[in-house]
Amino acid sequence: MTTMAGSIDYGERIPNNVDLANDRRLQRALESWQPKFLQWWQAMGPELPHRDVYLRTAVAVGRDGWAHFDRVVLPEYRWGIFLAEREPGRTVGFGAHQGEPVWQQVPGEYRSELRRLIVIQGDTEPASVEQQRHLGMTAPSLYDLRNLFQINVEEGRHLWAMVYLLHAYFGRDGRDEAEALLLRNSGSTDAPRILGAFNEPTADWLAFFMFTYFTDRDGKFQLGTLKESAFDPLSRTCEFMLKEEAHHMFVGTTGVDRVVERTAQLMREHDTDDIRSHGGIPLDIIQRYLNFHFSVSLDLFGGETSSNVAAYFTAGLKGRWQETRRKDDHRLVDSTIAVDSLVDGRPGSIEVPAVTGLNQDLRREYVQDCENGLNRWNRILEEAGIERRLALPHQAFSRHVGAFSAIHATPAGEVLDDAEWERRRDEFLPSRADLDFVSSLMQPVYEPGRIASWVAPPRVGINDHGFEYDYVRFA
Ligand code: BYC
Repeated sequence: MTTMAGSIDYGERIPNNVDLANDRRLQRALESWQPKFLQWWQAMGPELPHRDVYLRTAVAVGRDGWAHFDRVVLPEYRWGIFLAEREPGRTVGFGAHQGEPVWQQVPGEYRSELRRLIVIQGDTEPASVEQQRHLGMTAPSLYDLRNLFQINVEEGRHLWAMVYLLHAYFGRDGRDEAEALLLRNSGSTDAPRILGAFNEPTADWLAFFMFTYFTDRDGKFQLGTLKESAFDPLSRTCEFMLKEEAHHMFVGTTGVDRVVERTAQLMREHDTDDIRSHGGIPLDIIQRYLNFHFSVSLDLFGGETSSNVAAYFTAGLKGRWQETRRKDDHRLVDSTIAVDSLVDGRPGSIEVPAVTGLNQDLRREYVQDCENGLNRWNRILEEAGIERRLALPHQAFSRHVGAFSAIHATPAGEVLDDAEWERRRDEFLPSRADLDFVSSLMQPVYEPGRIASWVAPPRVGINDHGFEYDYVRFA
C-alpha cells in the first residue's frame, strides 16, 4: 500500500508516511523494536489507571491534517513515523557543503557524528516520560491530566522518530543504539540518561510547568538547529516534531501563568506574601523553582566553546537557529563571536572563532525567548497590583556545564566562595522545605470542572471544549 504525499497510513501496524510497507527489512526491524517500546511504556510510562483520554493524533503532516482529536486508551495510542514533506531541490544551507544538494543517505565520513546527535536527541524523549511518570497521581484537574498524557505520548513518538532514523540509516550500530535508548533510565545510577537535566526528578506540577517551559524550550532550539541539517531525513523529522513541541511549551507557559495568577489572587485576597496557609504557592518559591529549571536548562547547550559544535556546523550536520534568515556567509570561516568566560575569576566574556562558539549563539537565542515568559508573568503581577517581579537568574548562577561551572554565583551574578554558597543555597534554589510544601499541595482533583487550590483554571479548553469537559475518564 502506498501513501499519498503528507497523509499517514493508519492501516499499518506502525502508522507512517515513509512507505514502510515497501521496505520489508526496515519494517521487520521496527516491528521487532515495537514490543520492546511497549514494554518500556508499561514499565516507565504514566502509571495512573484510566479508561480513556481525549487526545490529539497526527493524521497527515500538512498544515491542518495533523490535529485529529479522539478518546484513546494510552497503550493503544498509534505511535508512528511522520516526516514533514520533502522540499524539492533543497540544498545545504551552511558550512563547507553549502549549495550542494542535501543528502538522502548518511555520508560515511559523518556517520558517527550524526549518530551521536540523533542518539542524544533520542535519549531526552523517553527520559522526560520517565521523569513525569508519577505526575498523573496528583494532577490539579482533568484538563491538566489530559495535557500531561498528550505530552507523554508525543515524547514517546519523538523517540520513534529518532529510532526510525537509527534503524533506517545506521545499520547494526543504529539498531544497537535504538535498544540502548530503552535501557538507560532517568536518574539511574548504573545507566543514567545522557544529559544532566533529564536525570533530575520532576517531582511536582510546579516543576512540570517549569520543565515544559524551560527544558522543552531547549528542545525547540535544538530541534530548530537539526531542522537545518544537510541530512534531509533528520531535517524533515525535526520539522514535524517542532509542530508537536509547540503544544508542550504552551502547557508550560500557561501553566506558570495560572500558578502566578492564583498566587497573585491569594496575595490580594489575604493581603500577605505568605499564602501557604491559604493553599497557594508564594512567589519566593516560584522564583526558586524558576532559578533551578532555567539554570539546569542552560547547561543543556554544552560548553561555550566546543570543537564538537564547530565540526557539526562545518560538516552541515547542525546549523544555527533560523540559519536561512541570518545575513552572513553561512560559513563563518573568519568571523568571531563573544562567549561567556571567567575573566579574573568573575563572569565576563571573550572573543573566539565563531564556529567554536555556536553553543553560546544558540543559548543566547534561547535566553531571549525565555524572557517572553517572564514578561507575561510579570504583567499578571502588575495587573493584580503586586509590586514584586520574577526574574531570570544570571547565567553564571548554579551551572554545571561550561565556563561558569567553576564558580558559585548568586542569581544576581555576584561570586560566592564555597562556604557562603552552602550557607545561602536555600535562598536561591528550592529547599527541602519548599519541595515538601509544594508536595503537600499536590492532591489530585479529578472531578470535571474542579481545580486544585494553588492554580487558576485555564481560559480555554482543548479543541473548543470547555474546562468542565471530562478530558480523562476512569474505569
Ligand atoms: N549533561 O563539546 P561540548 C528535548 C557533554 S531537549 C551532561 O560542550 P557539544 C526535550 C557532551 O556530550 C534537546 N553532559 O558539547 C526537552 C560532551 O561529551 P563527550 C535535546 C553534557 O557536544 C524536553 C562534553 O560534555 N537535543 O528535545 O558541543 C522533553 C563536552 O561538551 C551536557 C539535543 O541536545 C549536559 N547538559 O554540545 C523532551 C541535540 N552538555 O563527547 C525532549 C543534540 C554537554 O566529550 N545534541 N555534555 O563525551 C547536541 O547538539 C550536543 O551534543 C549538545 C552538547 C548541545 C548536547
